[in-house]
Amino acid sequence: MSHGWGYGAANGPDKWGEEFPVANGPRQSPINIVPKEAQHDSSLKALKVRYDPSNAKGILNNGHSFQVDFVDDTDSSILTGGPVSGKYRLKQFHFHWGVSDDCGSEHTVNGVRFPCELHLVHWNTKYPSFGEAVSQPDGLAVIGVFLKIGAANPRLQKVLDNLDAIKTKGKQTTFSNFDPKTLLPGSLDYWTYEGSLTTPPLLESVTWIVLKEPISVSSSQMSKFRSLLFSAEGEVPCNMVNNYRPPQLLKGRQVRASFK
Ligand code: 1SD
Ligand code: ZN
Repeated sequence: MSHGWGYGAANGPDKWGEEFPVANGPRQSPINIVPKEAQHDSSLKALKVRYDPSNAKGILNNGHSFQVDFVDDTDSSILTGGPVSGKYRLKQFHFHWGVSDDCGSEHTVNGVRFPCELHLVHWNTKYPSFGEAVSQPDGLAVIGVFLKIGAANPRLQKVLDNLDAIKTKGKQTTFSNFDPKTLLPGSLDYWTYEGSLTTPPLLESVTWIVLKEPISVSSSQMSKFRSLLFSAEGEVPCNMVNNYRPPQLLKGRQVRASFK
């Protein structure tokens, strides 16, 4: 792989396995979700999230996406219930998107791709830190939310308003007083399965919780995502687009649904 992973022809998802052999492992993400093959599991609990808006601390262009980071030194922003046991603390949220509105999500539903997918990353507090949890089979729980073209989304706009300040790789700025719960859809019905990080190192540590109901985004809001750059200041500009991994093999895994 040419100096560092990315989403280009020379360093994109097809090449990640050269440096990260787990790319071909038994529980890779994302996947195509086939609702008719998902098994309703009445033992699955309702998903509960409680976030403290004062925990939002910053927003960063990490060269692959942008992420909103949270203070995670107490249990004040947590996920409980759903398919997991115990408490999982919110670490950050970020997005994946396409070059145009016909692609961009990582998970697909019956082969259908959405223009964007939001990931809220949480770590299991049975481990001492995110860094230790990330390599454990039950270390992380990520909520995935599809974005679908429709009305402009005013909650999302609060995030997008900061993108001009973090146009290039490595730039960051403060971002405070934001409740990511405002980004979630009305229904918390979900599909769940055992998977992985969708970016290198592709660790097989994620309980995926993919919400059934999308949230809305306008086409012009989608254009704002695409104004970010993969490149650093002073480098040849390269628009941040198509930063998604395509669906991986299910390899016998069961997808469960919290709803009928
Ligand atoms: O792409 C993110 C990556 O930025 C990082 O947040 C990682 C967790 O360390 O998670 C992946 S993902 O699987 O949430 N896409
Ligand atoms: Zn992600």
